[in-house]
Amino acid sequence: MGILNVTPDSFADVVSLRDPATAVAAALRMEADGADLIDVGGESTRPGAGAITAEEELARVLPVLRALHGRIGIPISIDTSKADVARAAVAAGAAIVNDVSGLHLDPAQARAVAASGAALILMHTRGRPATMYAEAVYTDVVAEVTEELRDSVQTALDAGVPLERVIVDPGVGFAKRPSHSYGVLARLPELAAALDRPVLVGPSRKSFLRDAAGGRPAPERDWGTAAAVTAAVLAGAHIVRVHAVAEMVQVVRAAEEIRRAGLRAHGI
Ligand code: PMM
Repeated sequence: MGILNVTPDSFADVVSLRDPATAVAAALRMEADGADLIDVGGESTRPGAGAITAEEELARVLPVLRALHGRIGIPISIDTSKADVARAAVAAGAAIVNDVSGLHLDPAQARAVAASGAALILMHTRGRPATMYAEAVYTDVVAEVTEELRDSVQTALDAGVPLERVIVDPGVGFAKRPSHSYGVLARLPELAAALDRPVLVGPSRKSFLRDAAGGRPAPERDWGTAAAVTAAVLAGAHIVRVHAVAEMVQVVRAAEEIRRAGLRAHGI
């Protein structure tokens, strides 16, 4: 999944993508580089980021979604926690709603997604971007993330989203200290087995990789991202959400070969 943030303040993007033509060119580039999905987001989820209105979010994403419609051959997901944005984005061509709040932000979101027929990514976090680090307290991070994701899945099912359309995401970097994010990556198979849904992982350039990168800024954290992507693929993740698509396609392909060789060696 290639990341297309059409925000003025995304922490990890090298170029600003507010101009629809630039955004479309970036999306087509990611498709050519081997992305299977594009995630379009209009609201920054940066730690400490302020909220914006649905109108503002739609003003950022709709021109891009409309411009991509008919020009891109891979599915688009809309990174939003707001029902109004999800509804309009699916009407404009998005096939997946990526909710980083795990359905906790907008009570109308679950029904909006169910009615739209879109697939749904449920990410784990706690609180809002402005407060999430205060809530990064866990006794057993994997057990707690699993249980909290299970609640989000139940909310989706209760609203009428079919189970086969639900993807789960442990939300590395969200309401998690670096040790929690590493713990989640190390124990991903436990979470995947417990939830029995396809798993998405989004480690790309996040601040939990800052120390590994010798303190370098987000655009210079792709080597650490590659390590996290490898761990995710070896653990059986189905989707990785990344900025550097061309580079991470290579990493994913090699990691998949290692995983397959391991399965073959065990007769699976
Ligand atoms: N991370 C960000 C935004 N959206 N969505 C999902 N499902 N998983 C993530 O890990 C995730 C996300 C924040 O990163 P960005 O600002 O680089 O997009």
